Amino acid sequence: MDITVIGLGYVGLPTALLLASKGYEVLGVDINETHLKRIEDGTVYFDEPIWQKLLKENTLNHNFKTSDTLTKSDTYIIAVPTPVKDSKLDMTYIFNVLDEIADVLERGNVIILESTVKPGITKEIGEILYQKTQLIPGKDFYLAHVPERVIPGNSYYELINNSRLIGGINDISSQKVYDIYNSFVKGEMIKCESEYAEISKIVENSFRDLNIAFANEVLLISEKLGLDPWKVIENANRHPRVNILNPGIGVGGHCIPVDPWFLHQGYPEEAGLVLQARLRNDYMPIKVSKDIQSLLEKYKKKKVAILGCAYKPDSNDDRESPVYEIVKNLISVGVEVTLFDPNVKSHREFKIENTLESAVNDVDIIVIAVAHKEFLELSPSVLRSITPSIIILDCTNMINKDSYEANNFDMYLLGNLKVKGEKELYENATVSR
Ligand code: SAJ
Repeated sequence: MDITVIGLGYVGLPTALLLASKGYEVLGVDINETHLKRIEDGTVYFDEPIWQKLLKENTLNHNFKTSDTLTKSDTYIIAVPTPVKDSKLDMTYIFNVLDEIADVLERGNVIILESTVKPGITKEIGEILYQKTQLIPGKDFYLAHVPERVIPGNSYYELINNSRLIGGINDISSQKVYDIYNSFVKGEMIKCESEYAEISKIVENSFRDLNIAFANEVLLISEKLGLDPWKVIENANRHPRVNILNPGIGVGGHCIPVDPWFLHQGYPEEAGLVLQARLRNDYMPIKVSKDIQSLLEKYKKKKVAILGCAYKPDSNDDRESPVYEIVKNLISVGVEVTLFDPNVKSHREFKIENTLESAVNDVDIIVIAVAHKEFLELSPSVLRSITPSIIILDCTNMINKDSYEANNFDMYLLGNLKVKGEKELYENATVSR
């Protein structure tokens, strides 16, 4: 095998398939049996059809094979998760992979780390492998950190066209890795020291977290002023150099709510803003739960349908979705909740209804949590015909308020729970984290 990719998730599998399509013989390794079986059956679980096609083609021409065991290879690409536990980076998956690589590592091999890590880890990995094998990093084998930057949902385009940082532990490592990625990357490739690649990746995602946190803070402040936050942001964004992002129910996914903790863990004194942004964004699902509770109290009702489980619009990815935090909070205070998402069919803890109708046919309040196109295109008269509810809370600011009001719904907007001149509603909220 030319290249072994370890971890066949959102990053590993697409990378493996692109390399296979360029003629490399690629072995994809994963420890999750169900996941491997699905891939062996020709199924890719994320929603870009191109990956399904590439999987089929490369399996047929034998350029791509899968296994649960790592074997000898020229190049190893590590794309396993680096989760955060109790606000700390958990490197267990990487350490396990290193044990396996050490058993087969040979002179001249190349190791590429795609998983997000904190600064310094790539060189530490070199040292760990040296201790295990006596092979000298940068001389006997080559090592680099190449962080991925793709957005789930557009990964084919972005894997090929995004700019990539090639962070070698020395020049020759960077060059070896550059030559491999050069087979499929059309974006700019910058060779740099491994520390630059490591810090850049976590700074990028922290930047986005911070900006979303600011939008959420503007929402909270505007609301306190009794103003519509969405209008405040729209007005501020008329400035040519201001671009405030969208406030919302919180930040999900496996990257943006996770990576800032890597910065904070390494540099707690310096990363004060980063910490505050995390806390601000983590507060949003609590706030939304309080708002829903307030509406229920106001109308003396107790059943809620939440529309949308994915962590972002038009995606089937519900990793770290703030929606589940809201559901948990509501259930803990005795609210009855139904859930529906056109793209997410099941969850290990909560029941997800099969149809929109079964989610809304017996509820008092409907919450639009995620701006999936199916919800934006939903006709108010159709919704009216399948639900007794008259109350909608739109957390996306994407729903056409007027057309719903014309169909006799009471429309509320996240951050502006006033309807037809009403005053504040949430003095009595009791949900706590
Ligand atoms: N969100 C808001 N308001 C906004 C934009 C996003 O609340 O204005 C929320 C979304 O609803 C979602 C979360 O933020 O819950 C994250 O979504 P996202 O689309 O911003 O980002 P991800 O997590 O899908 O992908 C990010 C990307 N990083 C940046 O944009 C800096 C991607 O390029 C990275 O490759 C990816 O993280 C990763 O793997 O690190």
